[in-house]
Amino acid sequence: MIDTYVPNGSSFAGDIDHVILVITAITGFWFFLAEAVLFYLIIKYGEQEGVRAKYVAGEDPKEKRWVAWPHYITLLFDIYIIFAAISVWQDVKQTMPQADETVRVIAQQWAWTFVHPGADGKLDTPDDIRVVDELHVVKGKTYHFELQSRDVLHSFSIPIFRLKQDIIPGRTVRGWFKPTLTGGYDIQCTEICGIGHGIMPARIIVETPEDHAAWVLALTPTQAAITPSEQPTQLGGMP
Ligand SMILES: [Cu+2]
Repeated sequence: MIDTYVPNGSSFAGDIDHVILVITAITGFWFFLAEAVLFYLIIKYGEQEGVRAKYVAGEDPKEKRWVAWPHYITLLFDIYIIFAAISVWQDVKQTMPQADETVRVIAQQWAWTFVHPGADGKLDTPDDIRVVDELHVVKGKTYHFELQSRDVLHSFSIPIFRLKQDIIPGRTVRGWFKPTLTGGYDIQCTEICGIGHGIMPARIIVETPEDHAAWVLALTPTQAAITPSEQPTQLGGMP
């Protein structure tokens, strides 16, 4: 159902949607039932000629049951919701599966810098690719991300992944995701981070391995084109 509006694009998106749908179904059921009973009672016991209003305190055990039983049933549903939520939290936030690659996400007022590992697949090497407001990843690969902020609190949110993680200045906040859908989708900052918060959008491009390799190659021409024996001359020639 949520898919109609925001596609499900990560390995854990379905689990999160399940918890949200269960909560919506349970609260929705009780909401409509409670409203139906309320309106039924309003109509049935509305003002009537010659009948005086009665104050019902709910002290009679027969009346108390109307409060107690829905209360017990709601508690049972709550316990189910808590266990479902803890299990998803454990899988998504407390467990870090082995990563195929790591990307660094640097937030600032009001832009994102995404540092991708280049052809070598490793960060902090000369072939890293830094791109503003565009993150390129491969479908089916598991990514770790390292979130950093240059100034204030920001929040890294990719709605199709059902991913949201606050970024705290002075810290590196880590997490993971595994894209399951190719295409270009929104990245949003979801922490009010100043007057330009609303103009801090970015895009995530989920590609096939071939498209991603072509993108990496296009952005690292010197690294890809030169052979290892030529490399020292090239690097030595740089100021
Ligand atoms: Cu922000």
